[in-house]
Amino acid sequence: MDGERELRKVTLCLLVKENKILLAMKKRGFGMGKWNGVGGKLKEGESLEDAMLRETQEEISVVPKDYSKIGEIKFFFDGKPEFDQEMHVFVCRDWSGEPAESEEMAPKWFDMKEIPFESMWDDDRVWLPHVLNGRSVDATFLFDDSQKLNNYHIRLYQ
Ligand code: 6OG
Repeated sequence: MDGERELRKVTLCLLVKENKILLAMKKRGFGMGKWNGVGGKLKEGESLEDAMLRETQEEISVVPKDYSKIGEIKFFFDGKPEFDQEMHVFVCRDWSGEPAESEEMAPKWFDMKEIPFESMWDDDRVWLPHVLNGRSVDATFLFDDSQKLNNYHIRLYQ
């Protein structure tokens, strides 16, 4: 042990078109019952981009075509280090296929002015509006043992 622990890497992909954002209801596992972008853990040897492409295809049957990485967000959970993770966020503006429901997620378009923050992870209120305004984000969020947001630090880029 060298004291340095690698955070588990996960991806998140947000489809956007005109004034709308695609969110998906998580039907099982971590974050069940919340609206979120689509994504998940990297498989062994997989790049961030490949994981994002695979997860988006698996979860909502869409293949991203025009996308860019716009954020890196670390999460730490009090008393639950096994939940800690590093999320790599992509915004996607063009894709092939129509978003469709899977066993894991049920997608839905939302007007950007009507994002259901009350049914999303607490951190989303902090960073998502900036990302939708075209900024990039580097942030760290600390959650308490009931998965409520305790503290955070955010840095925005043009
Ligand atoms: P699986 O464990 O099901 O992937 N995720 C979060 N997303 C937001 N917006 N806020 C959080 O605050 C999150 N924690 C995890 C990363 C979990 C999916 O949920 C995202 C993945 O896309 C704590 O494989």
